[in-house]
Amino acid sequence: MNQCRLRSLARIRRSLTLGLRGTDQHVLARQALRTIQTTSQRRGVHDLDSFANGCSAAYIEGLYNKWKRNPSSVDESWNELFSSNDWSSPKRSPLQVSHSRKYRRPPVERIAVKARSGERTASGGASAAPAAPPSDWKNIDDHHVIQAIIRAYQSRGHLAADLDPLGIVGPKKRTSVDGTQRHAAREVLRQHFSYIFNDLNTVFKLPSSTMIGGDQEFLSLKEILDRLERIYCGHIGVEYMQITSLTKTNWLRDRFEKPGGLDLTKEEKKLILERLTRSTGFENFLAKKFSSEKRFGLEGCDIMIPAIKEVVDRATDHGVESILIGMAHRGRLNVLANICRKPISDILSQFHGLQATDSGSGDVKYHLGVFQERLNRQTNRMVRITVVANPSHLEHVNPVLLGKARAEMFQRGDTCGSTVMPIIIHGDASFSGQGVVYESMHLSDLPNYTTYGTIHIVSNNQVGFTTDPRFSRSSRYCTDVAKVVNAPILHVNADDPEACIQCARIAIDYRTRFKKDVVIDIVGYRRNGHNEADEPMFTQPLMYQRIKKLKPCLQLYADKLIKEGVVTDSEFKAMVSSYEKICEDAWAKSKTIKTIKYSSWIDSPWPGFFEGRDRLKLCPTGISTDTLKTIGNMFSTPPPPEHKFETHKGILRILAQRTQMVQDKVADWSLGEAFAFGSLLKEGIHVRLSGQDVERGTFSHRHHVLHHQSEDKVVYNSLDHLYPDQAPYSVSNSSLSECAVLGFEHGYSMASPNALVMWEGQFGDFCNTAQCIIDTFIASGETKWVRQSGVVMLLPHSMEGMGPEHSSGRIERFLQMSDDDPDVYPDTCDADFVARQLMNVNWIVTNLSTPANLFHCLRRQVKMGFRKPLINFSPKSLLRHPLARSPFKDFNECSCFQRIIPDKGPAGKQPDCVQKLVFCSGKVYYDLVKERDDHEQVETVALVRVEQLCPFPYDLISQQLELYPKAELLWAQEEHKNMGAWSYVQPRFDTALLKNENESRCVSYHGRPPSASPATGNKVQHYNEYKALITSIFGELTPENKKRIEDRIKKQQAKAKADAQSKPSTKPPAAPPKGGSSPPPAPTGPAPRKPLISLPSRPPRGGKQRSGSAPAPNLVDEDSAARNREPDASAYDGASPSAWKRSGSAPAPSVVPRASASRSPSRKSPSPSHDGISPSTRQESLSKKKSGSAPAPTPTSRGPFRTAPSNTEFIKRRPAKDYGSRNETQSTPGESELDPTKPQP
Ligand SMILES: Cc1ncc(C[n+]2csc(CCOP(=O)(O)OP(=O)(O)O)c2C)c(N)n1
Repeated sequence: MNQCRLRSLARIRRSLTLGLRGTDQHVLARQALRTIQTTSQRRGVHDLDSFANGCSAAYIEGLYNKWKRNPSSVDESWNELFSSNDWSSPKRSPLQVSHSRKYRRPPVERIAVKARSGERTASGGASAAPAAPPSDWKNIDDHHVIQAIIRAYQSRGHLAADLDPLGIVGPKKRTSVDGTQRHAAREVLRQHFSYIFNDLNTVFKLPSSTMIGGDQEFLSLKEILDRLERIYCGHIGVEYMQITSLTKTNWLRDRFEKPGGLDLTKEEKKLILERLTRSTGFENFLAKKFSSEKRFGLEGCDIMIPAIKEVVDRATDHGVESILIGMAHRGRLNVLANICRKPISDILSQFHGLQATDSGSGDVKYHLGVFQERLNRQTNRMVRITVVANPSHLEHVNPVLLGKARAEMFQRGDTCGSTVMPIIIHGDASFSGQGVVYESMHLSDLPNYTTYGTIHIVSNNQVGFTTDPRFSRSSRYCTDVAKVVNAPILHVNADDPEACIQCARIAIDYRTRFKKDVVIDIVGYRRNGHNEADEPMFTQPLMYQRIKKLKPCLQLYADKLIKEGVVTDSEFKAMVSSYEKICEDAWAKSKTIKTIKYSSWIDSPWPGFFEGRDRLKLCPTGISTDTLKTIGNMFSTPPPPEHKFETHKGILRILAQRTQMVQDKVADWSLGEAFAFGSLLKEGIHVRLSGQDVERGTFSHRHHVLHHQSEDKVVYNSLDHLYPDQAPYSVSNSSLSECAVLGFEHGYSMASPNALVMWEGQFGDFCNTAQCIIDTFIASGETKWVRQSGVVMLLPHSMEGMGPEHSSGRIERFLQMSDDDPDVYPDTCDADFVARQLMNVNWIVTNLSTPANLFHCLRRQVKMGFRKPLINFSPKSLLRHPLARSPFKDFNECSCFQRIIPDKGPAGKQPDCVQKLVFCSGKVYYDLVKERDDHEQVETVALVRVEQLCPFPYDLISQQLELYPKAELLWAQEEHKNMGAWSYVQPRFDTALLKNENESRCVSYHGRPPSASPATGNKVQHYNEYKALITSIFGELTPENKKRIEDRIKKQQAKAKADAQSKPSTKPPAAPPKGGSSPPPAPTGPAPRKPLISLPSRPPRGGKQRSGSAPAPNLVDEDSAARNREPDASAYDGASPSAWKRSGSAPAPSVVPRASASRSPSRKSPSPSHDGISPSTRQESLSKKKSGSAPAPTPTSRGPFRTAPSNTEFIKRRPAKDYGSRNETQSTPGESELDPTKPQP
């Protein structure tokens, strides 16, 4: 016995003596002990070449013959065996078995007694020698092997199960332990398969690890093997032994093994046949009527419909009221017709190629969403079924569906998934191939993302388009990904309808019982090509030769039931023709349909939200100073002292700074954000923020969740305790996924308009791993599916010398996908202009520069009369920038969101003196402010911030252009020329300029040159690029400028030194310097890779040629004065912009003067739009399309809000598992939490 085994034995013995008797662990330990003992005993015998060693028949035959010649020539054990069992009888061979039914009691107890009594061997050691007579050893081994065989079937029986209707992948019969031919061959029984039992009819006591006996404790070997074979190697292959929870494995074992547990009544069988008739009949009907149309039929997996129906029925019976289905193309129309009961005529009308009466792009028929509420006749309960609209991108609907389900649960106050249930239907190739499946699976058990179990159904047709599994995955099963969450996986042969229904039944019961994911893998085939027009013989000739010979499942099952006498042939024929008639009638009705409406295919209707609402009315977003103070005070106060919450000292310092800000009536970024969240919560709007590390904030600025410094899971979130009747606030660190988590939040936002749902990227750069969600759902979801979403993406973005993947949220991509026309100046800029512009665009893109604007922008998201995704590029260094602060008055009732922020300084006051009007967006503004100051050009250069890039604020831009008639026009950006907002704003500036007939100016570009990489990782290069940008706008610093700057720096350094000496202990954490831009020092490095260029914009399309040609590339010299002055970017570690190391002390917070609220100018003579389509036309059609929504959930506007929090609710204990208890075997308390028989938390 090796050291490892000895250690396990010792461990198990210890656990047995620790008084765990009667518990699961005790049973487990005993089983493990037995297994180990058996193995070791057998090993010992093996060394003596004994009978217990698995060996071949030929070998035993040889031994037997040897023994017959001379009994002492073989090992004593063989001698015993051959003599005691009368092997010498001429009629018997060692492989034959006797048929006497004799039971031999397992001798374990006797051995145990002997061992306990401390019998010693001759050597004086503990008794290790056989304590039982030699014949008992055989008996012991028999029992152990039986146990091992049972275990082998349980864990590996699926490998020999008969799952494939095509018989391509399937078990071959081999000689089993009892000498008969069985499916369970080497793969299942491995080392046991050739073990020799003397008597097939010997009766064994069944171990507690199996329920195959039902009420019987004893079964003959033959019966044991027969039952195991039937249960585990029939048409169901169940993978569940990987589950580490004994409760769950026992539950599943009980369901599968108990005799009669899988039997169905006559009525149930008849119902399956009826449903299968519908499923098959629907596809047959479509095939007949639209033979050349793509419909992605289900033929070969037709049983999927009755299986889903079984899940729906049983779930409804268990109390589920809302079922959400996510699925791709295959069988989707069938699901709509036979699961949702969408009128078949409506479905057929999609084949007629009709004109839509509402606007939008529409989508192909097998992507459309459906929302149906109906009475489930089987259970007589109402059920709401939603099939979420999905793009072609396989599996990407999964997280969206999960988010939607989670939000519905939240709205209903359902904290354990008892009323809402998600079902996801997968294809076999996509289930194993798409990474989003894995990402979504990992959300399944996270406290703020769980949907308390999803039913996954794989319509496994054993081919993906033209690729068969041998070439499309490395795992044995397409479902192996589900093992990461310990989900049971039920593989089932699609041609055995009863087995499929049983699996569906067990799956839904499992979900109800444990609130965990479960997978049903329906292994069938695809009768046609990928779509109905495809020729499958090109690529799968042998497979399709077999398929052609196969009878459809419906026919096979009907034959079976007729044979069993469950139905008669004529009854079956009547079933078929009755459904055909239903389809024919629907067909006739569909021909009367002349138009279609996209809005009747909506999956997330919000009728209560739109009714009676003036969509063009933008409600004010400002709030009272009192509210600001309440939120500010709460946000800056540590947990109440009575809770003895141990707060980190650094956090206390941050809170103290917040308190100071509230006293000074000024807000930094995190306070501005908190004002937005807190005020919405006060108004009953649920706020949810999710993403990687959002609780603290990637840049350590947010700190919404405070952690007790000496107790695990004890946290405090002040924003969740602002007001007694506030809406719940959910801020949650997510798994390290962008695609699934963004999809989830998008889905969450779809469920209700009365919530502010935000996803924050760690850095904006990483959002491209969620590109599919961005492209197919967020950018185009409303256009394709008439479905609105107000989801907010917060994407940290700015060039701070942090390298190519920590700099850019890719503004250009979002802007390029914006659907506002660059060439059309709005025909009217009336009072509704702002709202109409917002309503008509596919999403809003902002790059904000003040906390107040962030506050208004976030609040506007829920104040609009419609919902629109918001893509906001968030700052990094601005989070702590002393200039990036807003006074309280910028948040109050007379303030509002500023789409642009004009220059309010000397330049703005004397526009005629301004020589350069610089438009910019985001953080670069603060760089420009500082440099303008250093260059002493505050009167001649005006800086205008474009805060809302999309929709483009034409009206305000025009005002600015008119205000500075003599100024040269510049666009300044820190991004490379092929990135950032330039390619978006350039044509729009042109369009705005063209509006004025007397205008001859154009806007020139000032920024980094084009590049393949979003940013350099070299600090010197970063600095040089920065300098080039600045120089191209302001020119070189004069000697006087440099002298002034040097003097200022010296002064600052001296002051900092004095401050540090006078009060070292009270020094606040380092704050970035005034104008804290990112350029690093050491401009002694190489020159920029590409020179910065300053070019005039291209002439407007269709407009007159502008004067001025492109100046020569402008190479920039190093500036030694600036080198001394600039911060060290290396001090910025990415996690904390506060880590800026400066030679000077942090300047006192300064306040950005509030610019006046923007107003839509009233245009007297609006010019016609360039293409003749007025925005109002689109608006009208949009209003029409949005008004015709189907009935829907009408969640209370305030959701399941709690009443006033009691003091004890202030500190929360998180529902996450304890450290060290991730292993489910140890976490039985976690299971009991979800045990419906026990009180729910
Ligand atoms: C992300 C993505 N990649 C590729 C495709 C193209 N495509 C459409 S269906 C299909 C095969 C899917 O196979 P499977 O998941 O087994 O489903 P089936 O069509 O066989 O039911 C492919 C590759 C797609 N739609 N989405």
